[in-house]
Amino acid sequence: MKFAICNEMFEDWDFAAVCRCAADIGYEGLEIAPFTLADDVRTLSSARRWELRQIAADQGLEVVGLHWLLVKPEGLGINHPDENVRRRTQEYLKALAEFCRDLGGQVMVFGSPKQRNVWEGESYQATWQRTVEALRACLPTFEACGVTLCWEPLPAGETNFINTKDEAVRLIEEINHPRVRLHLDVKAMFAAETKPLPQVIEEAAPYLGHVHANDPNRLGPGMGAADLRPLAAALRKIGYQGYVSVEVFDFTPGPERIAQESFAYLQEVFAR
Ligand code: LER
Ligand code: MN
Repeated sequence: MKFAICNEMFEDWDFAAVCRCAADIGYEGLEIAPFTLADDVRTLSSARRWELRQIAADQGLEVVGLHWLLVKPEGLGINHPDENVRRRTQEYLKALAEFCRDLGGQVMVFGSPKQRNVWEGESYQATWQRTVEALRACLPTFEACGVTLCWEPLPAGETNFINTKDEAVRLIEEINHPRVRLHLDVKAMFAAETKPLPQVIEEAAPYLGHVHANDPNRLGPGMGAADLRPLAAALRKIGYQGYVSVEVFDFTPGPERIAQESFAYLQEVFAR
């Protein structure tokens, strides 16, 4: 199994230092939250993009892709009732796909819980339809960039739109295009799924493009009570070929400790 780590927990670290730390521990990939590099990635020149890619490559790290896509610039919303907001969001998703390609990445995780909510006074159905249309509008760019958007079900505490794997699969099936796939996040599954999680993973097999590993306590995998062994076994059973990427939300132990303990735990649970 290939392991990656998300960069936002390194906060104000220099990009080269982040890559060095991740590579030294043994990670093969780095996943990037674009807002950590710029408020708007369109301000990052081709030269800077190439430099970022090279810094990662010099450490032997692959840029897996992007997540936390729409945190910045402010005011975006994929299914917002205002058509101008939707258009700006589509333009930004396309710009992110180009940025992802420029860094050598292939995956964009669509979580962005606040930028996908069903707005007050809006129906679920209209929100759903706008989401489908927005993603369809981006497909030619995703295709041209070789980038796959992986939709991340997130629990009710974070968003009121698409909380479970089943809902996300319905969206993916409706769009019916290989450039829109499924992302599964361990913390989110523990919070939202009602079926046993190995079963969720097995059912997700035909769609699964990317995975986030963490603990329901918002720290790294193995840093809380959750036993990820059954999930690891299910991922192995379905022959999952993508990355398992460490994503945390509580940065207090510090990035080095989180990165080290998470990696050690993943190695342990994925060992045959
Ligand atoms: C949010 O909880 C999350 O898991 C992130 O991956 C959002 O993109
Ligand atoms: Mn996640």
